[in-house]
Parts: sequence; structure tokens; C-alpha cells
Amino acid sequence: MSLDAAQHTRGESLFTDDLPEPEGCTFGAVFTSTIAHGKVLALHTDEALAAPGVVRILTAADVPGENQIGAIVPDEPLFAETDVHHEGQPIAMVIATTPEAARAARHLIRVDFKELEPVTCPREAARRGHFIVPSRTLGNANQAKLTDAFKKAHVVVEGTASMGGQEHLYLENQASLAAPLEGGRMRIFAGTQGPTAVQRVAARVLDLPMSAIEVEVKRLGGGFGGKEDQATPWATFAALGALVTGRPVKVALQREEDMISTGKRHPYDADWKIGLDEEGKIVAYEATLFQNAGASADLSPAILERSLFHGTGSYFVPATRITAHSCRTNLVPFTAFRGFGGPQGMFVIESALARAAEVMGRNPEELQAINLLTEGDRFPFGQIADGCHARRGFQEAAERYDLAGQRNSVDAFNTANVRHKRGLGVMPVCFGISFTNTMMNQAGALVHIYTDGSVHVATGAVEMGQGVTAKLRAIAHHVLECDIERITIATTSTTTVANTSPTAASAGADLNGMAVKIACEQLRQRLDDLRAKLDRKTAWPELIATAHAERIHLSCGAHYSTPKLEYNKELESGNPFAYHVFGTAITQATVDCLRGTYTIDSVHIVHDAGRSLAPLIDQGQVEGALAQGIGWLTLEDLQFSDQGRLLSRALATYKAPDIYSSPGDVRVTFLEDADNPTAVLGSKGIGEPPLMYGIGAYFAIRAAARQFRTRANGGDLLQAPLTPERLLMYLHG
Ligand code: MTE
Ligand code: LUZ
Ligand code: MOS
Repeated sequence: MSLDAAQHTRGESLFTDDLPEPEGCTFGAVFTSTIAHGKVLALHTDEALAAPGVVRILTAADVPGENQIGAIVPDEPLFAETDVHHEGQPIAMVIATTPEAARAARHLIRVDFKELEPVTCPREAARRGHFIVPSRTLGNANQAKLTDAFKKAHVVVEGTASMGGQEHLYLENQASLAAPLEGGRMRIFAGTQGPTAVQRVAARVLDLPMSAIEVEVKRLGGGFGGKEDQATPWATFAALGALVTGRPVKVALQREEDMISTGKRHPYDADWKIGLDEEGKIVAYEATLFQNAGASADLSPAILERSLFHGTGSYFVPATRITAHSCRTNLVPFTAFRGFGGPQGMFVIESALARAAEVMGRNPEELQAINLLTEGDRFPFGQIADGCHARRGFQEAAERYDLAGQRNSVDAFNTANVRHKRGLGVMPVCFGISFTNTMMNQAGALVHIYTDGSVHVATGAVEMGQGVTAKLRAIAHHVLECDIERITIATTSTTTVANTSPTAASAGADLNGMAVKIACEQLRQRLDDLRAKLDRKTAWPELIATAHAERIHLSCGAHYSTPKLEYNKELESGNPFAYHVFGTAITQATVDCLRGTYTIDSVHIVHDAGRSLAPLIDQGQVEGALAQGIGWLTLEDLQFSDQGRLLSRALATYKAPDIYSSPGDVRVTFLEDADNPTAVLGSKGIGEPPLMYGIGAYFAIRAAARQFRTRANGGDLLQAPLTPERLLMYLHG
């Protein structure tokens, strides 16, 4: 009954690959394309089929239902048939009696390809008109009004910005185990953030009703968005294998396979133009975003939408137009990653502000401060900033961490030093909470109180290290007021709570927690009524036993849907978010300008967590997300060749943040008296927003480098990631 953290520490927690293998278990190894674009002329599997231990080889021909897994757009086959569109695209699966045998046999599969020219660059895809979905423009100004606003501006600055992708690097790779049950049913132990998504797609591919498929998730060794949609194919492969062979099948990827075949954060390219008045107030902003979507849609359209919603960051912009293109390329389909397009949208406007500050000879934090959203301002999509803590968060960070003093000391350091330069980067964050697809903002819970007084709470939430189970338990405890030790959180299963949204969008505790609260309140009401009748103080176990004796229903299911959400895509207007999360980070970095190396010296954060359900967990979420955000923009260098092959395909060539690269001094304080009336018990979602504090580290390093060299052939230095290599090239032209 211990919490996950204690079990993890003792090494007792089981992950999908640790589950005891059922009798007769077999293992799937997925054979994937070695080229980024081409025709499949012939597939030769005879030699592999004859290899020791091989049970069966599956291809598209073995799919009884639809060979289609696309969640938003039906553009992604489970198995490629006549064409391949990216390296790592599945073509066949070997099933064998051991994982080693399956992988050895996989080497024996041959394909005759006719190679075609791949497109890897989103701008090139856009030139050719290769879009995943129609492009979208969002803003509060038409072209005429925008042009006029630029005309009236005191300064107008234009430029480009680009951002790389990012590996999720969850500790646990993608893994699933499927086992046939009697009566043609199927059970899938899936390493997914979205059990219902797995159930839906497996049903479609296997040609079974959803009711014949049970998907169970105990926990994940990290998801970070990488298992929101892209756990589905691996679970479906396992289920298809189990259906065809009648034996359990496990599919567990090795690190290199996972890196090659699964999507990552989307790389973006952008053009921007910003106009400001004498004071430094933004009067106009225009941007065009080129999202590198990869070879199929996956979640790209939803991610693109969030880039638009966060395109003006924490700022009020009176005239803005942002256009976003989802560009189809021959790279692995990029997918959800903590922030979900928000970080890319925000990086672009921060780039514009940083350049504008240079042009105006001002400190960027002054421009940021005067442009922050104020209560009652409208976002470009019409929603009113309500409960807006943008200014409060910024001011509190500035005061608590002495922003003015930090500015002075950085300037003094730079006057006194030639080889080493220091930079300050302030990053205000404003992030909308809710799935932008309104329909997805619903959740269910099922709570049982057993006759001995123990309590079982089931929801659709998936635990991936973010602490949602601890939060759900705290909510049940708050309402029922029994000893917390009596409350357990059930393994997530599609048989207990159905039709669930993935645990994503930082809304896991919000949505599922609200459903738990409603269910517990109903049970509490029944117990309170009984208590009133008993007219004496009764301990919990006795109360429950009496309730059962009185034939009172001790189970309750509940459903929650977030109120007041609506969005009109034609008008690009509405209220997509229940509320926003705010906060500000102040970052200092020092660059060794001879070597191009740098350290992030300190990151000081004031974050709006509402009334935290679990302050220690929330602090961990802020620190972890910060490290991930810094990693994205500084060290993590996702590289593909011109031929569309992943170059950074192992941890030897992909540098991830570690304890050595982490900031020396990280301080996190939460805004006080910031109860959020729009979420469960006054709390706020926390999973994703703090990732964007990492943007501050980028601009701190950039500011330091610009002290050393302001005009070099590196241009404006608005190209992330800012690896030491790139920085060195910039500093020394
Ligand atoms: N924290 C840990 N330790 N592991 C994870 O995989 N995923 C992040 C965030 N924090 C993640 C994490 C992402 S992308 C999201 S959307 C949220 O957790 C999801 O959980 P929540 O909605 O319960 O906050
Ligand atoms: N997933 C999704 C998300 O489907 N819609 C969203 O708006 C979202 N936002 C953040 C993370 N995942
Ligand atoms: Mo998080 S990207 O919403 O899984």
C-alpha cells in the first residue's frame, strides 16, 4: 500500500517489461524501414521464418481489420505496404520464442526498395505544398489593421528563429504485453498514457468490439508525451500477434529502436516581425510557424493549435496575426512532448523581444515587464485573461530574487571580464490548461468502500512519475476523512473506467481528481446521513460495517467534464482553456568565450501552483521540467542526415541533461494565496508549464555571448539548441 516513490526506491515497482511472463509467452521484434522515402518492391521473409525459434512473421496481410492507426488523420498504416515515408517505419514483425531469436531473425528480412528523394526541411515541404492539414491563422487583427499597426510603430524588427526536436528519453522504453483471454477476448498490459486510445486502435486493427479488449496500465517509467499517442502501435502489434498466434506476445523496444522508430518533440522554424512604440510596448506582432510534423499527422494538428494559442507568450499584443503550417516531411512522425507546441510558440516571441531589446538598447526584462498580460486582457483568440497572475508572478520573482541587483552584478561582471561573459534571462510563462480539443476534457472515477473500511479508487489516470496517484489519494482523503492508509489507487484499466482521455495536457489530476471528488462526496453524503441517524460518534470501520448492514450502497461512479469550454475553429475564437498557469524564472549563465562552454549558474522561480495538492511533488515537477526545458534548448541536439536518417540514434551521440549540466542554484517558490477556483480543491495543473522556464536559460547564454560578439556570421543567434559547438562557432565566426 506504499506510495510509488517508496516502492521505486526499494526496487519493488514493476514496469511492463518486468511483469511475469505468462506461460507460452512469445516476443515480437518489429522490422522497420532503413530508408526515409521509397517504394517497397518486394519483401523477403522466408529466411527469417526458417530461423530458430521463429513462430510467425506478420505483415499488413495479417491484419483482420483496418491497417490504420492515425488518431486525428487516417494517414498512418500500422504496417507499411507499398511505400515507406520515414526511417524506422514498421513493415513486418517477427514473433519468436525468445526476444533474442526474434531480433536475430529480424536481421534476415530483406526488402527491395526503390528509393525516392526525401524531404526533411519543413520550409522545403511548405514550398512544395506538403501539408498535413490546412494551415491556420489566428489573431486579433486582419491584415489591414496589422499593416497599419506596424506603420505606426516606433521600431520594427524582423527575423527568423528555429528550434530542434527532443527525445523523450523516458527511462522505460515503449513496451506492451498482450495475452489472449477465453472467448476471443484480449488483455493488453500497455505502457501507455492513453489506455482508451490503445483499446480503440487495437479494436479497429483486430476487428473486435472495444468491449472485447481490456487495456491495463500499472505505471510508466516516464511518458513525457511520448506515450500519449505513440505507445499505441507497439501495444497493437502485441495484440495482433496474440490474436494471430493465440499466444501471449510481448513487444519491448531497445533504446536504439525506440530512438529510431518513435516520434519526438517537433522541430520548428519561424519568421517573425515585431513592432514597438517609444516606450517599448508591443504594438504589432506577426509570425509564421513551420512545424516539422514528420511523415504522418499523429498529434501534430493539435500541437500546432497550441503553438498558436501560446504564440504571444505572457504578453498582451493589441494587433497580432500568427500563421502556422504543419509540414509533412520524411522524418519520424513527431509527437506530444511536455508543452505540446506551447514552448515553440513562446520561443519565437521571446526571440523577437530579445532582438527588439537589442535594437532599442534596452534590457529585455524591461520590455517583458511592461508588456505582461493584465487581468481582463484578451488573448488573440478572444479568451479573457481571468485570474491572471502574469504581473504578480513577475514582480514577486523580481523582488524575492532581486532582479535589479542581479542585473547590476551581471553588468559589472561583464565590464570587468573579457574572456568570460555573463547573461541574464528572464522567462515569464503563461500556459493554458485543458485539452484544446474540448471533447477530451472529461474523466471518470469509480470508488468502492469495502466492508472492512478499506477504500479503492479507480480512474483513467496513468501514473508516470508525476505523482497523480498521490494527488488522487489526497483528494479522496480530503473528502472521506478516513485514515489515508485505508485508501489505495487502483491499476488503471479500461474495464473499470471507460472512454478516458489520455493522461496529458497537465490535466490528469484536474480531471480525474474532480471525478474522484464527486464520487467521494456522494459516498460521504450517504455516510453523513447514516451518522446523523446513529446519533453517536462512530469510528470509520464501524461506520462502514453499519452502512453495509443497513444496505447502503458503498460504491459510486462519477463523471466530470470541465465547464465553460468552447472553441470555434472557423472564427479562431473562444475559450479553449479552463485557466492559465503563470510564473517567472530568472536565470544567470556564464560563458567561457574562448571555449564556447557555459554554466547555468542559477535559476530562481516563482510559480503559480494554485493551492498545491502536494507541494513536494509539485516542486519536483518544476525542477524536473526545468531540467528538461534547459536540455531541449542547450544540450539535446537531435540530428538527421539529408537522407532523413537519424544521426543521434544512441546516448553516445545524443547528450541529455544530467547532474553536471544542471544549474548550480535552483530555487522554487510558489505564489501564496493563489487558490484556483476553477480546478479541484483550488489546485492547478503543473506537469508541463515549468518546462518553459528553460527558455530563460537559452536567452541567458545568448545574452552572455552577445556581450562578447554582437555581429558575427552566426547572425542573431536565434537557433536552438545552443550547444557548446554552436556557441563556439558563433563566438569565433
Ligand atoms: N513527470 C514525470 N516524472 N514523468 C512524466 O512522464 N510527464 C509530463 C508531466 N510530468 C511526466 C511528468 C507531462 S508531458 C504531462 S502532460 C504531465 O506530467 C501529465 O500528468 P498530469 O496531467 O497528471 O500532471
Ligand atoms: N494533448 C492533446 C495534449 O490531445 N491536446 C492538448 O491540448 C494537449 N496539450 C498538452 C499536452 N497534450
Ligand atoms: Mo504531456 S505532452 O500532455 O503528455
